[in-house]
Amino acid sequence: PAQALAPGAWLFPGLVHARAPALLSAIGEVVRRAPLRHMTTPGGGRMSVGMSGCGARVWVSDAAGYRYETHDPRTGRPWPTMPALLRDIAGECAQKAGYDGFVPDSGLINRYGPGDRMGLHQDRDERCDAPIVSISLGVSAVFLWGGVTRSDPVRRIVVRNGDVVVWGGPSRLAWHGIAPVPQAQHPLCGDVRYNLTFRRTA
Ligand code: MD3
Ligand code: FE
Repeated sequence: PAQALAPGAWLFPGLVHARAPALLSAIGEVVRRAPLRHMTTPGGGRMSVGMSGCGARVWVSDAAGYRYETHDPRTGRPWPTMPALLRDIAGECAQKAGYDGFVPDSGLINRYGPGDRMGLHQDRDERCDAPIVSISLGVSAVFLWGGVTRSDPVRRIVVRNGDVVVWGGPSRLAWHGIAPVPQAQHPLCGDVRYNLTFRRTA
């Protein structure tokens, strides 16, 4: 059953649990061609999360700032095509939340090892107000959710292997992050958590 987190935001516990192995092999296919890397923030910091992606545009960060790029800056090649399995699952998840016709042009892959985290931020680099579909795989984590105003209290929501969250409408610009991922083991992923986020960027 879906849980309404806030207007426009839905948590579907275990929705893609049965397809976790297939999702992980699609991730493997993408990162073979566009290896995970630690991006640099404009301020000079190194992100603890390993990132890669697929589709027409993928989010990148470096000294010049945050933006979507059509080519992998590491290889100079276009990002890998989004595997049909990923595109189709993302569309199906969006539909369950009431967003029909969602066709992502960007699939971001985030890899968290023990202790890795993502600070509170807003996703505002997309030139489009389509929803975002987020799929959690592997080790459980605590999703931090600060609401639409920076000073809103932060809620903590546990996200487990196979959980899906869809964020749209009034929740699209909510502040959010991931608390340090605990040292734990998952049968499919060892000590790693993966997050897939599907977006329309243009
Ligand atoms: C709520 N990733 O890649 S996904 C990110 O688990 C990011 O790796 C986190 O935040 C992760 O930008 C959280 C869930 C998520 C993604 C986008 C959102 C929640 C969101 C946009 C608006 C509100
Ligand atoms: Fe985000």
